[in-house]
Amino acid sequence: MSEATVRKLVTAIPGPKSQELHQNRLQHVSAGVGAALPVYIDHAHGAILTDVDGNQLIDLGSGIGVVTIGHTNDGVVKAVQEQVAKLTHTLFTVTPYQPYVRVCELLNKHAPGNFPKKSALFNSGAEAVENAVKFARKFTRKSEIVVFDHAYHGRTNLTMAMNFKAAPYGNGFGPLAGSVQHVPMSYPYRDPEGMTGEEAARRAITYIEKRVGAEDLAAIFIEPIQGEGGFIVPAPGFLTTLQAWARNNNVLMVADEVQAGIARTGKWFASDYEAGFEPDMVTIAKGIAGGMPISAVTGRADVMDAAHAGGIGGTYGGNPVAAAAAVAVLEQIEAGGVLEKAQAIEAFMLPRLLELQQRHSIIGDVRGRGAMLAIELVEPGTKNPNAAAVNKVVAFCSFL
Ligand code: PLZ
Repeated sequence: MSEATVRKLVTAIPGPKSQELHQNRLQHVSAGVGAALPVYIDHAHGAILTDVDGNQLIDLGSGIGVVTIGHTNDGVVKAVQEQVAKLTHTLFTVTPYQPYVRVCELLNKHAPGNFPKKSALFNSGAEAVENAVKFARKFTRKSEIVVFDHAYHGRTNLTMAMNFKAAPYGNGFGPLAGSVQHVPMSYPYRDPEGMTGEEAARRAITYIEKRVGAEDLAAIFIEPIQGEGGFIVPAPGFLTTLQAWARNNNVLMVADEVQAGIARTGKWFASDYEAGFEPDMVTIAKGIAGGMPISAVTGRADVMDAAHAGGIGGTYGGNPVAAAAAVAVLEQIEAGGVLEKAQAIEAFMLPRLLELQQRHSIIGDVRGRGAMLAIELVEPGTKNPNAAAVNKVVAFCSFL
């Protein structure tokens, strides 16, 4: 479906049909499932969403980092259409099929780390994180997990415990899983002036040694650029200093690349920006399949093979249709042009955001890489978070 790549409004937002659908939704859908913008989408292409009233909107949400390749990307649509007519399900652990293997092959080739790799496929980011915990515990025969302030890892019981924020993710949903320790992240804008990545890592390591101790610690989970936490890019040297400590202590490093991975930052993985950072496992989801639900853990072959046969699986993990979509996305990145596009977004946007910062004292910080860029809004002259300004910007962008 081709659509001019322009924003075009033909009704008020939300339009009458969206409003009607929303009333119906309020009656039938759990109130726990929020709605940021009650505009109902009929179809989409590239960066443009077309709602049920015929309005064309620029998709600034992009499915939260999912449709990096664009909506209804021609290659993805073709791959899905062909696959859906051939085979939609068997369960890979019962009777396997090729697209699953091809996704693993491509991920093993492109994931960070100069060592033999293997992969396993799942459905969601949270499920990938949960399974990375399983692999880490099985390999190290240790149980504790370390995560960072401002982290986000999912909405399942274990991953809720790994999130930094209780609201809205965890409040009232406990008891949460144990054996998870939170330690300070490198947050250059808010850390003491001049604190290096090495110093921030040593601060975290001090916490880890006091709170957990290496003898009980299986793995350190870190988003190499934090997503939900606010696109926080750790200071250079943070990841590699943590990794050096982890290697000395038989602790695994797991990069949660669910949000930052797969071309979004202008490299295959955000981990690739820190020379020498070679996480033992990466968790992958979102951008890998242009919107089809599929996720992966890719990591050191010895770690990934530590789980006993039958210990890892799930009914739909690596579903043939989602896997075909993933192959189409990964092969397009491999063919060239996608990484460059994310780099071009940074080259275009970053100077403009920095220029805005010069003019507006509420912009405390500008940061990010590739298409994953952020501004942090503060009260002028301070670093105090400015929720009122955030709400105003969001309301303006949402026509509220
Ligand atoms: N790890 C780093 O960003 C998902 C959540 C959207 P799932 N972040 C967006 C929402 O409101 O639920 C995420 C992430 C990182 C893990 C996850 C979890 O991925 O596919 O949502 O389970």
